[in-house]
Amino acid sequence: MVIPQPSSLSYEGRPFTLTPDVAISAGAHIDTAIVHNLAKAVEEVTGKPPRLGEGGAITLELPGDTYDLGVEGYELTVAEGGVKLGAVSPRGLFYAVQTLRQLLPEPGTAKPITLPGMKIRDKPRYGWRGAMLDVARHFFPVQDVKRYIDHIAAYKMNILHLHLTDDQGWRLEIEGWPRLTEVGGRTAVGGGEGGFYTAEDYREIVAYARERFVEVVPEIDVPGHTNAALAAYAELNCDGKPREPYTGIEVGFSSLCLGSPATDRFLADVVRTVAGLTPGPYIHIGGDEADATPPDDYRKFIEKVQKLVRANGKSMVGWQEIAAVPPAEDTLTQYWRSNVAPDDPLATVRNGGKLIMSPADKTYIAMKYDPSTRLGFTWAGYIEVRDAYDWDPAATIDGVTDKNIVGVESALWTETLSTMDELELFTFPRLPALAEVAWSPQASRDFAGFAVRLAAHGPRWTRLGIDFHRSPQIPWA
Ligand code: TNX
Repeated sequence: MVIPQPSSLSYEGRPFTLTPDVAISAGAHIDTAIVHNLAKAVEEVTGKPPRLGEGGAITLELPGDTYDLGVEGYELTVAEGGVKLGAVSPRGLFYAVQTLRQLLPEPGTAKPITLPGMKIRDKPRYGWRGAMLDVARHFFPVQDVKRYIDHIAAYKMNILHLHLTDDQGWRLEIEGWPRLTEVGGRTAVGGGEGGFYTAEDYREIVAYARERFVEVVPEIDVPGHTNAALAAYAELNCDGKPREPYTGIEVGFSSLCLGSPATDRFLADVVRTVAGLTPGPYIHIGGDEADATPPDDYRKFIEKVQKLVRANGKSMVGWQEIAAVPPAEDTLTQYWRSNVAPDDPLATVRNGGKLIMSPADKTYIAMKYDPSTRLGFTWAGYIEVRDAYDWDPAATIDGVTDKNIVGVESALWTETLSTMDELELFTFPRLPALAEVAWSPQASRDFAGFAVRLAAHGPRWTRLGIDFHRSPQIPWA
């Protein structure tokens, strides 16, 4: 019942029976975090921690005999004598473990515990399998973000895009600009208490993500969506007057004062700090809905920011509005306005740029599932599981194919969501659907098969205390 569907899976050979005295054998050079991740899952079903050592029935091999499956690929074989996991990289091996975890039955449901004989050879369709979390509209503490990382890693997603700043809140401490968090961090939509990450908190999130092969992509949204910064520092406004803190949900009204020395200094400091805290190669600069910025100024500004990001050793990502400017060869453009402006992203593609596919009507998991969903939005339509699942990124924009696409990303905006339970309700089960869109070959995907596999994940989510939408499209057990 594996999600995302492996690129190749065949049932062959005899089943393996997992007993409480099973041992796990892994070479000394294999990352202990990966081995422990597996040992914990085995203990959950057998009730006993597995022995780690020689001659185990479960073996981890690195490098395995899977050289043609790339750095994210892996092979997993179940035969009468045991289970073998192999990959050429720790990342691939981690994915093999995630697959095996899903193959194990729910604790207490099967005796004896048997796995059918099978051979899986698996690798992803896209290298960018992202999830965006908006921690600006409502703040979510480190512990919640870690739990979200666990969720995305379980489905082999590898990017956590954190939307760290917006009109309603500035969530990351920046050296030399204390009011960004002291003032800008104190607000949230609806007047909640807000919050922010210290540099130490942020490093902790990044490290936790990296242990699970997830790269954090920090977003500092400029030049619009900046009211929190404009309230914190008067000099970022052209009239030199601080803005009032904002806790509503309108968009498109704020803008940094472009071209002023204060704004230049602010940007240079913010980009340098964020680049210094972020080991991954990307910084997202937002760039969306800058309706309060004159278009000429906007273009000049984005070009400048692109240079600044690259001067700090990083590559730039921006929402699709940045297509107004020719992309550097390493810039990524995040397509989202499926129902508004289909021509923008094409400008990027014509200029040789690559796209992250986040069409709002498929990937914006802040939308309601149906009219009965209590929270969320409807501006991109209702998104039931099938809507999130049944689309091909390479058949979404005329003239855009897989060679222009680096991957897929979900987006969880949080204007209406303020607790972990609410995040989970909107994430499950649409995130697993989008993970499969990003990972599995298009030809291997069909909704009926997915629905059956997905149903088997319900009990697991229940055990983990995950609230999920019991979609009428899924044959839940
Ligand atoms: C549009 S999508 C936005 C966000 C909102 C979202 C939900 C995008 C790049 N910008 O500012 O949170 O709609 O209403």
